[in-house]
Amino acid sequence: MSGCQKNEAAVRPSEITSETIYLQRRQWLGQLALLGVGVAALPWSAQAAYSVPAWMNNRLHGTRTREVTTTDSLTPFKDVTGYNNFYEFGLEKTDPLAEAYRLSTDPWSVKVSGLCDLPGHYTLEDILKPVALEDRVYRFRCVEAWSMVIPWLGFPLGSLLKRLRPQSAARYVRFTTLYRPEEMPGQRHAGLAWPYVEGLRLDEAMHPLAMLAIGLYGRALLPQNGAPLRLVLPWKYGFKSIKSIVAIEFVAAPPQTTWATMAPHEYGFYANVNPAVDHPRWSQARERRLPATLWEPNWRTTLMFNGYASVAPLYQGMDLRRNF
Ligand SMILES: Nc1nc2c(c(=O)[nH]1)N[C@H]1C(S)=C(S)[C@@H](COP(=O)(O)O)O[C@H]1N2
Ligand SMILES: [Mo]
Repeated sequence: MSGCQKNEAAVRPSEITSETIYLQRRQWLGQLALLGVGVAALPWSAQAAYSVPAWMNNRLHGTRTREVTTTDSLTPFKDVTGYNNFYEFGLEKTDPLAEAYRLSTDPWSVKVSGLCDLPGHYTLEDILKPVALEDRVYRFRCVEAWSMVIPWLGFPLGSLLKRLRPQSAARYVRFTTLYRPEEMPGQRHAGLAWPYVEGLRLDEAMHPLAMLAIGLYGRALLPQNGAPLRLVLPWKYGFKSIKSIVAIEFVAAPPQTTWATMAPHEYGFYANVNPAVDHPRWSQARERRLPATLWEPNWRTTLMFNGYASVAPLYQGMDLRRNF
């Protein structure tokens, strides 16, 4: 992950808001209208080759609850789906858009194992059957000091984990991304140790803000964003939000996660957004809100826990410089 320069930025009043703000319906629909523009901007290959299964599109019909946690405007669809980190498809921000249309995501199943009463292989349809889908607008902050505002579509991670009946010895959850080098060109080269692995303490995973997403902007996820199922943890740096999940394991000890293993002095297990703890190579005090350019970097002040103060009790009594 690359660096950025240090500088000062002013706090915008719009960023010091309570977590949950319900927008007017008309305002929301106006923002969704941007979607039409974004789809047209996708290259023909990405539009033509990746098909969302019909059952998934059907599942997205119907009314959903909507929660908006920021007054900032949404990052346009074309940026959310065109500027990505998904190293399985390459290291450049535009590689996932160019390469990920090859991914086939139907059928999809998730292997559940470890310290729970209901291990097994669950199809995505099984996972979604009892779930009430929600739209949730979250700020999203990458450790590389850029950020977006994304309207996710999904459901609380905790609701799925509870269904699987964690045992009392389970303290952590470990998530694994698909390993399929035929469809993921980045996995044919060195880079990261594949498959990509992430993890959470079980109580973090149960926090109501922690989400499993199957869509964004009201549509099914495109592969570059981690189709068909990915984590979204708005108070943590983006690398915790693991994409294209194929395994969930309940474990007793902290899992070895990809980035924390690869560069432990740079990327911690917790990876909570924290403007007071800089990355060794750059400041975390501020972020570029995308879309941004060199000429208009669109700096924002980074907030503790990315502004999601309700997670603070999870870390009470911990030294957040050591447990970064
Ligand atoms: N499997 C996998 N998950 C991943 C990554 C990755 O390279 N592989 N990149 C992470 C990083 S660094 C970020 S910032 C987010 C980006 O999510 P987005 O492309 O949907 O914005 O995905 C995270 N999840
Ligand atoms: Mo990231």
